[in-house]
Amino acid sequence: MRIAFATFLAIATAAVVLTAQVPVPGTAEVAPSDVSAPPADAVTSASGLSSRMLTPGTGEQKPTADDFVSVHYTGWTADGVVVDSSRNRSTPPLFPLNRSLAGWQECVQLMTVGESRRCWLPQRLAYNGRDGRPAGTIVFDIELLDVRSSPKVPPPDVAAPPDDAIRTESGIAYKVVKPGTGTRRPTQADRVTVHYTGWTASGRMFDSSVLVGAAQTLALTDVIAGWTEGMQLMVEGERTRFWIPEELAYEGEVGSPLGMLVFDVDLIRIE
Ligand SMILES: *[C@@H]1O[C@H](CO)[C@@H](O)[C@H](O)[C@H]1NC(C)=O
Ligand SMILES: CC(=O)N[C@H]1CO[C@H](CO)[C@@H](O)[C@@H]1O
Repeated sequence: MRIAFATFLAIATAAVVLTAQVPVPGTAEVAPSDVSAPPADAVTSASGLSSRMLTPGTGEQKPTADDFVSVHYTGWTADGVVVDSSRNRSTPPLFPLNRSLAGWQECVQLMTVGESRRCWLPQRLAYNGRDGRPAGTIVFDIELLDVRSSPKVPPPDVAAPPDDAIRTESGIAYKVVKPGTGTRRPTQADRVTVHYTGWTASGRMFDSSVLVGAAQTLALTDVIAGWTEGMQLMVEGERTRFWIPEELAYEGEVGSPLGMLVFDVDLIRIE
C-alpha cells in the first residue's frame, strides 16, 4: 500500500503572501490610469481604504477574515510601478485572509466570489513602513476566485457519507462539492496538481495543502489506492469530497491516520 506522499506535509502556518514576491521586470500589467488617486466614484471607508468594483461577482457570499481566499492580483505604487502580481504564477495563491495586509483584509471582505475590485491602500493599511517594501499608497486589483473555511473546520458530513453520495464498487463514496470546468479526466498515467485536506471520521484534520499554502503535484501511481481511483473521476476545476475506507487508504501504515478518511480535493490541473 502506498501512502499519498513520501511524508506528510508539515502543518506549517500558511505562507504570508504579499511580503516577499518580486515581480518579473517587464512582465507586469500596465498600470491603470487612476492608480495615482481614487476617482470620484470610489468608496472610501472610515479606515481610509478606497475601492471601486471593476467587475461584479457571481455569488452572494462574502469572506470573513477567518476564511481562506484564492485570488489573482496585481499591485502598483501610486507612480504606476508594479510591486507584486500573481498573474504569472501557474496556480493562484490561496491563504488565510487574516494573514494578509490590513487593507486587503478590509477590501476583500467587501467582495463576492467572481468579483474584481480596485483597492487603494494608504501606507498604514499597506506595507506600513516595513523594511524593503514600497512606501506610500499601494493600489491592488484583486479578483476573488474562491472562498472557503479554514481546513481545520471539518465538513458537516465528515463522519459518514450522506445519502446522495455516489458509491463506487471498490467502496469509495464521493460527492462533487463544486463542479469543474474541464472536460477531460486524468488517467492513472497522469500527474495532477491539487489542493487537498484530509480528516479522520472524527473530524481531526491530519494533512492539508491548503494550510501549508502550496498546491501539490502528484503522480496517480504514487498515491493511496482511494486517490488513484478517485482522481480519475474528476475534471479540472472540480472540488470533490471522498470518503475512503481504510483498506483503500493507509491500512496498517505505521503512524498513519486510521479508519475511514475524508478528503476534499480540488483538481487544479492535469499536468
Ligand atoms: C485567522 O484565521 C484563522 C482561521 O483561518 C483562525 O484560526 C485564527 O485564529 C485567525 N487569527 C487571527 C489573529 O484572527
Ligand atoms: C500580469 C503579467 O505580468 N502578465 C505577463 C505574464 O507573462 C507574459 C509573458 O512573459 C506577459 O505577456 C504578460 O504580460
